Amino acid sequence: EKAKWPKETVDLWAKLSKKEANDIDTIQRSIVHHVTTTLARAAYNMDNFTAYQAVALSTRDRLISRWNETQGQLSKADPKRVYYLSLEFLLGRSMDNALLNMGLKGTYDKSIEKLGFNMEDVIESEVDAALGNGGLGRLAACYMDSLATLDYPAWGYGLRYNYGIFQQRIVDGYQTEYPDYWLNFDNPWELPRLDISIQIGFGGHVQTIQDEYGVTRHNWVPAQSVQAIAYDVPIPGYDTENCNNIRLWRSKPTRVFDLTSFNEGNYEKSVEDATNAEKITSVLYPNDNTMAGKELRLKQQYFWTAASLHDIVRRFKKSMREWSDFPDQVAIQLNDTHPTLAIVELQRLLVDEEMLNWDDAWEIVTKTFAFTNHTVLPEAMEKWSVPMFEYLLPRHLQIIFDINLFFLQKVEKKVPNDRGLLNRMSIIEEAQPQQIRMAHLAVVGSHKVNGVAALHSSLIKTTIFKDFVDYYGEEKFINKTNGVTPRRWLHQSNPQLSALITETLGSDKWLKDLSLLKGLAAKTGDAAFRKKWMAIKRANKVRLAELIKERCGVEVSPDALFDVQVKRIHEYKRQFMNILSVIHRYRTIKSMTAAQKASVQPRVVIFGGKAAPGYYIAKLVIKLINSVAAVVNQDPAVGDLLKVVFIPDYNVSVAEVIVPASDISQHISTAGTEASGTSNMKFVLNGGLIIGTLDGANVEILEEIGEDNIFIFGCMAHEVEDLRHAQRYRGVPMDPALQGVISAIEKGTFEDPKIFQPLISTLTVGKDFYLISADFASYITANQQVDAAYKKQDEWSKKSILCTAHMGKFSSDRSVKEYAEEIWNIKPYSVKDEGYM
Ligand code: GL2
Repeated sequence: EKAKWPKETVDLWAKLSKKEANDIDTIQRSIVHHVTTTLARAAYNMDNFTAYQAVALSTRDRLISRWNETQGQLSKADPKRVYYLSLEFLLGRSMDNALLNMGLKGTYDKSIEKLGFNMEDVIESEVDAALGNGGLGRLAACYMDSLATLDYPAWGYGLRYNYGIFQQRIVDGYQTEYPDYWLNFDNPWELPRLDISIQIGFGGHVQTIQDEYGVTRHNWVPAQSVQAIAYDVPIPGYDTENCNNIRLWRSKPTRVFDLTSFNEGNYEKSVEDATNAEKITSVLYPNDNTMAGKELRLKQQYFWTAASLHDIVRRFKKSMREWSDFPDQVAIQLNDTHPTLAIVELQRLLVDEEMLNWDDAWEIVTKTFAFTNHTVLPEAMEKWSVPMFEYLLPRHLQIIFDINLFFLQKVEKKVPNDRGLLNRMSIIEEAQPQQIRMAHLAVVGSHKVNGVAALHSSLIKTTIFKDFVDYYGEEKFINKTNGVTPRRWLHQSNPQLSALITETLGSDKWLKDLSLLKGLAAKTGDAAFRKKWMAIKRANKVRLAELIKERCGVEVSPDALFDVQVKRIHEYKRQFMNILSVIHRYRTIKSMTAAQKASVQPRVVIFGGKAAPGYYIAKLVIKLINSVAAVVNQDPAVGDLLKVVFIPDYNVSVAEVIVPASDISQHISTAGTEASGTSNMKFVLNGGLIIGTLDGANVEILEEIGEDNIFIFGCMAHEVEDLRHAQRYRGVPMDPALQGVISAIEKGTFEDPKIFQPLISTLTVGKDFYLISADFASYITANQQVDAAYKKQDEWSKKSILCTAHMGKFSSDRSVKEYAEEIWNIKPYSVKDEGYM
């Protein structure tokens, strides 16, 4: 079209699409412009929320022009891209992050200050984008930040849920859930692409036909169809022009298909169908590390993977390359088994629609996909019942059976006559009804499989994927230790510490090369530096104490040791063990004389986290924490020596306040159960020490920071099975201290003990699956070591500095670079600032 324009028109467009300047005056004008036009408000009736909206819209303008430039230049250059398929992107707030990454924070601060607003207050008006449950979803968000920052050509693909993770309120000590309708006031951080719409089919039947060459072809005729509409979320890199994209799909009824219901005169039915179509992307499933097996969840997974693949294939086809080039242009990372259907969908597109032969198609597929495993918990392994699957996706089921048949034939060839082996490795589990094992399908359809921390990656090779390692060889199974973005998790959430680090290291280069933090180690001998370091920690604790006062109504002293356990509530994470040890501490203090009390280290024990709505035991743990808090916090015999709080509705923005304020945080899962953990990295990065088991990434954190700077306790992963066995069959008695704590609960020290009976039952000898009794004594000892160490504040401050100094490895930049070089084979592409919007 452009070619038809006269030169003046082309020149006019070029002149007018020059980027706006980023000086204070221009920015103020853009803010006021949005207030008075986009928001239709007058300056005199503006509140913080309106100010937020206007600043967000002004920021968004700048974000979009970077996004356009990046996507435009990438379309032209067409380098190999990675597509990160994740059902969860736990982004949190965007404004502060976008301003910092684009280098505009200072200017915006000043701009709005002169307009009568304070940036810190304005930021508080933004709601979190909480499209994830916990670590897995937040990891995806950190990876997107690093991919953009390192200039990697990358897109995320996910779902645009109308409801994110539920809001948690505490009523009478119990968790209650409320829907998180986060789109209530519109979302300035997305670009609706109503022009990008894809038809997704469900159900129906498969036609088998002979084509003109006598080859059997399969043609899926779906019974229903829904539309996928794209919403793009720009992800700006830090200190670069590059701005990547997360494309989130929203389901809408189709306008072409379901006319049949109208024709039959069944209007109500057709409206119901339309409503059901919208439901697909309505709500994020609130389970973390557990599989619910709901039909709607399977529909979500297919809807999302099919829309994403259609989009990826369409982009590839524009380049007019050969199909065999597909894996040289496209890498697809499966974030857990949730997107495994993408493997099947690509095989279907290539064979049924693009008419490739099976083997050529399968080679393309397996070269394209790689799979990240995030857990070994059996309850989290995704399985879909064959009858349900067949009803929704009949052609995909056939393809899965074929993939399985050809795979097992190869196994048989390599290891003849081992039916046990075939049974174990099969993608189909022979249960009643049969089940599809998504993890097996993901392994078979990928060229690389990775775990998320060294211990976890080695565990999966000896447990869930052992047979596959024997069959494929070691090279296919690798480790990619998780990481976190230092931009959000230090620079943004702990601005004072960030400034001190920059001042000390003489530049802010560490924000893009976290290994430079090691330069801080030399400063442990500098008393003035230590004083500054600890003053910042204290200021962060004051801020957290204010949040605690506001949300829990409890006054806590910022001079006490702040002890934090914030994460999803799960038996394997052992919040139960933590609160039991708090009861032990409470009883110990109660039994002390005044003179003894004088030497007790005051402690504030802070809990936070959501339990899956259907997870009864986890919800009881929350109730117990709140019951203990109610008693302890009121007890004059304890006073400030011990306070217990449960901060409701833990989310990313609350974490940004909690993480910088912790002295010690708890990462105490039964060894071998927490694949990695990522908050452990965030706490240590912010100079918080950790108490933990030899589990997940704790092991590597210990390696980096040294055993003097971490409190390790409990059994090791390789001991777990023996301990369970001894407990079950040799009746190892319960730990005596633990017995005392349980008796106190049973005597009614904390509300009606009947309430907690189901929880206490989980500790019955022989049933204590998570080994709370076995680890209890060493846990108490480790906590005493924490108290003693904290009393020596000078020594503690050195440990704190060394923690931060040695966290270089845990930047998500390092993780992403390893994925890019060892799995995706992609290279950075730096966008040039051509000065256009
Ligand atoms: C998890 C693991 O439990 C957690 O240890 C890990 O850090 C993250 C990210 O790799 O993945 N697995 C999982 O299913 N969820 C996690 O958070 N939900």
